[in-house]
Amino acid sequence: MTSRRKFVKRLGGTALAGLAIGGIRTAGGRTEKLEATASPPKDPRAYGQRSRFVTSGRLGRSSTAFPSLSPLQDSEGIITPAALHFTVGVPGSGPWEIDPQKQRLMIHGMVGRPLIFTMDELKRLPSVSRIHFLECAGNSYLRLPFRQNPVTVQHTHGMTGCSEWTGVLLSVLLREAGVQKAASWVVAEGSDPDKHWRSIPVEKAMDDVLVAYAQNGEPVRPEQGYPLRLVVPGWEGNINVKWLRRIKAVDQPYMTRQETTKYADVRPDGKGRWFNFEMAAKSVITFPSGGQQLPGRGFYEIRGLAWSGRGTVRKVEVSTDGGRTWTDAELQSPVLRIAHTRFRFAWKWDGQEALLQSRCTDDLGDTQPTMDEFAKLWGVSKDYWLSTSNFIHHCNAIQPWKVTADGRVRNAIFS
Ligand SMILES: Nc1nc2c(c(=O)[nH]1)N[C@H]1C(S)=C(S)[C@@H](COP(=O)(O)O)O[C@H]1N2
Ligand SMILES: [Mo]
Repeated sequence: MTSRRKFVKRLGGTALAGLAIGGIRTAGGRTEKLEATASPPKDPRAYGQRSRFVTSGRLGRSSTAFPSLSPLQDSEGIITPAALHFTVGVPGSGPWEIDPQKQRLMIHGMVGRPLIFTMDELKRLPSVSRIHFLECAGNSYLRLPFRQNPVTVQHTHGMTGCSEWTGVLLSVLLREAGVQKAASWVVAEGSDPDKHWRSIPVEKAMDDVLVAYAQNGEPVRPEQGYPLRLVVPGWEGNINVKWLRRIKAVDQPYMTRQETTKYADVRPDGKGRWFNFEMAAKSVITFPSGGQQLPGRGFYEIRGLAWSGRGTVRKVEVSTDGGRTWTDAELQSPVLRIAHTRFRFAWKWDGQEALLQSRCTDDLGDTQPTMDEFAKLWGVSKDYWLSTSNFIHHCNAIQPWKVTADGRVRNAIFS
């Protein structure tokens, strides 16, 4: 029996047959709308704002006018506020102004019963809430202009965030549609005018993929895919299709533009890695970090984030002496599977130059490489990143921050 069939069998007991969902079996529009909420609140305090003394915000990349990098240097705990979540692929107008009443999700292709869901119909189904990180495969050193002179942790690592996502498991929808045994992939499509779609192996689709309508307790934000997005836990950001409208069960990957060009990384020797889905074990110190200034010697709590797309963070080690010695940091609970994990490390700065680094190991035993080791994997020297406009995604190299004797903290990755 294939693992997928085993999985289907395991979930068999929770099939929807017994639930009162007759109304969603056919094309949408038949279900009554849920009662509308009262007229929109006029008092600005009805939807709270932060203190005017708090100014931390997202920062734009060169390739988009939209502020897109998350200010990790100001982050605490493990949840990224939706308003500060990094964002990639936001068009200037159009699909992210989707009217939820008009939104439909179609499940079709190699299924017994093609289905079309309205938002209200989706919200009637059994739901789950899961805390997962998202990370763009291009996070860390790969995008101009920041890779030439990345100063802060927002520049270097700002394309990751962690949220509590609420929605319906894709497996529930696929089973309801009667996905056929021969279907080995699904293709997920967003509503973008220039078509964003990605192929996902059915094993993953039937495992932990979420069709999410809420983020951190409220509807998913427009920039994050309102009203509906895919959350594909631990897999490169690009496959987490936003403004989701269609899932097609198929028997082969569709080799879409995104998966055959941008996200198929090619080494200088011509070898490439297609369908490199999982985000590897990674960590970064967020305090003290690049661009900050330490007022003087004495006690500092080193804080940072660690994550792995393959599982759970098992340990984070910190070195304050240029990598000569490494000591386990404290992991703050909860330590969740495929979620940001906060680590802390007590440090007494003696006022001398110091090099701060963190190194993550996940529960599969994967350990974060140095930049030299990572470059070797790709058959290049680390200067490659400075001398070419090529992209290599999935960079999970250790990030060194140098504290100089005057207390300034700067990025030491290329020195
Ligand atoms: N429909 C659609 N989905 C998309 C994209 C897009 O351009 N269109 N960008 C992808 C990329 S490259 C990333 S990294 C993630 C980012 O998700 P976020 O904007 O919620 O952080 O969305 C992915 N999903
Ligand atoms: Mo991305």
